[in-house]
Amino acid sequence: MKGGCWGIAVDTGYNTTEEFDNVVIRGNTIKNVGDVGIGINACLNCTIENNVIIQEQNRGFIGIAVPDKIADKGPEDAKMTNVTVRFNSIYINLTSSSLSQAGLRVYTEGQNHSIYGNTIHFAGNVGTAKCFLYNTLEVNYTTIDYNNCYFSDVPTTYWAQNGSSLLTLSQWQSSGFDGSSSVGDPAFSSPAGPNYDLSISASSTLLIDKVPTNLCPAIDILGNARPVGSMCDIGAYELLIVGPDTTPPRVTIVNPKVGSYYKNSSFPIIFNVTLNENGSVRYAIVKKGGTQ
Ligand SMILES: [Ca+2]
Ligand SMILES: [Ca+2]
Repeated sequence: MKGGCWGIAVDTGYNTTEEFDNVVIRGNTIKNVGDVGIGINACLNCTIENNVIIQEQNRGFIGIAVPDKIADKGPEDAKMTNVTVRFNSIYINLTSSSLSQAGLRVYTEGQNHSIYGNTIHFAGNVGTAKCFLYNTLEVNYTTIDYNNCYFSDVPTTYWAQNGSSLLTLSQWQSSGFDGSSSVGDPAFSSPAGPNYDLSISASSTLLIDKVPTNLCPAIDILGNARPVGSMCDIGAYELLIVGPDTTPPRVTIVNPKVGSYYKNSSFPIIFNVTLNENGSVRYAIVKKGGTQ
C-alpha cells in the first residue's frame, strides 16, 4: 500500500483505563505505509516476531515502535511489561534528507523487554539513521542481542540512541548489550521495489546461524521450522539448507535403438542425459556376444 496510515497498531485511544494482554503480531509483510510499520501500546506479555517491514516512500519512519502513541497514552493505561521484539526484517530506503528514520524503538517505560534476532537495512543516501532507540535509565531490558544493522550509504548513522546519547555499536556494547550483534550487509535477496524480497541466501553470512536455539520461534515467516542447521538465522527467514544431490543422472539411448544390431557398418551413437549438476556419464559399447 501507499499513503499515510500506519501498518499495524494495537494501542490506546480513550481516556479510560486500557490494557492489552498476550498480543502476538507475527508473520506480516508491511510495505510502504506511513510513519510506523508496527506499533503497540499498553501491552503486557506481547510479542512482535517474524515480520517483514519495507519503507520506500519518503516519510519519516520507525519500523517497530514500542510504545507507538506516546502522546496519546494516559496515566491510567497499563505500563508495558515483557514485550519481546524478535526475528523481524526491516528495509528502509528514504531519499529525502529532512526525514528521520529508525529501525526499532523500545523505550519510555516497562520491565523485562527483549529485543533480539532483528535485522535492519537502511539503503538511502540521505539524513541520519538510527538502528535502535532505547532508554536504559527508565526501562529494564532482559535480553538485547543477536541483532544486525546496515546503513550502506546513509551519511550519519548510529547503532543506538540510549536516552539522548547517540552511540556506535561498540559504544553501546559497553552497556552490556548486543555483544554478539553486527554491523554489515544482511544481503537480502532483492529488497527494493518492485520485488520487496527480504529472504536470505548463502551470502547472508551475518545472519545465518547466529541466534541460540533456546531463543528461536518454532517457525519462520514462511512456516518453515526453526532452527535449520546449528542455530537460528537473524531476521524473518530461516535459510533452508539444500543437501547434496543424491539423485542419479537419467540416461536414455536415442540411437541405436535398444536391442538393434549393426554388422560391419558405422552409425551415430546418441544419448540423452539429464543431470542435476555438472558431472560425467561413462558408457560402454558391447560387441554381440559380450565383448566390449
Ligand atoms: Ca486510556
Ligand atoms: Ca540456521
